[in-house]
Amino acid sequence: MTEIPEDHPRHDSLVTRHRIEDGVDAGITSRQGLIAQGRGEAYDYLLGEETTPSADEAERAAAAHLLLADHPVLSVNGNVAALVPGEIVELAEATGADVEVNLFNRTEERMERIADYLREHGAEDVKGLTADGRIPGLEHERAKVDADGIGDADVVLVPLEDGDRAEALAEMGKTELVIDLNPLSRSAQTASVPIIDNIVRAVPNVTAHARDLADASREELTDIVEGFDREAALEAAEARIRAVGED
Ligand code: PTJ
Repeated sequence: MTEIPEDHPRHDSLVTRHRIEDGVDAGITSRQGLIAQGRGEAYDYLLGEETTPSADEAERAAAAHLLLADHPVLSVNGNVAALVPGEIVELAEATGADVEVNLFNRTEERMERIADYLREHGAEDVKGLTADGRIPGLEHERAKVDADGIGDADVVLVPLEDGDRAEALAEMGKTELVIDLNPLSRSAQTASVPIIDNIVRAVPNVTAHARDLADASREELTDIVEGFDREAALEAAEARIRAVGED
């Protein structure tokens, strides 16, 4: 990988791009993942490449949801694995969540490689390989889940994907926390908590909030969950994007 100087104005963005390239070379990320990354970068650029106050609030609400859940699960695809493998494991540890691999372009080889990669980053138990459950109403490979994983979850973190699984999970009555830089995407629009932020910033920040809230009472956590306004979060992100170039 070409060395990127620390003071390069787009340092973080370029490092992220290289991680996705490396993920493709390692057979973790799909080639479509490169396109997804490009879409994300465009929105991140418009959002100012920083966690906005509104995204930070969503990240705190997501942490509260994960801590309150009976069975939280973090869903991992090829982009998530390439970008934040260790950070996902840390979030799972901070919230008691399971980690499950779930792929759109599912092959057994990619499933195994991603599971191995997560284990190399400290994951003890990686779900998704058994695939003995199904999400009703979905025809493609993302419908395959572990019955004792996403199948049984009450709260699911769903980062970086298109919206039909998000809709189907919502129809199953599950609470969805979505990380997506596009506030207009179907998954963000469907989510109980839309986190409009780059996953490389969002996941560590949800973990930081979870650690901060570790001793909070259920009442305090419930107040955070109930005080979160999903419409306001979507509107704040869209307004920020539309305001680019106005000043
Ligand atoms: O690994 P697989 O086989 O499951 O395939 C995964 C991809 C990502 C290829 C698949 O889910 C896909 O094609 O996704 P889409 O439809 O391109 O949607 C990806 C969404 O994630 C878009 O709305 C992007 O704006 C957003 N996105 C991309 N990169 C980031 C991001 N959001 C947050 N952080 C990012 N780094």
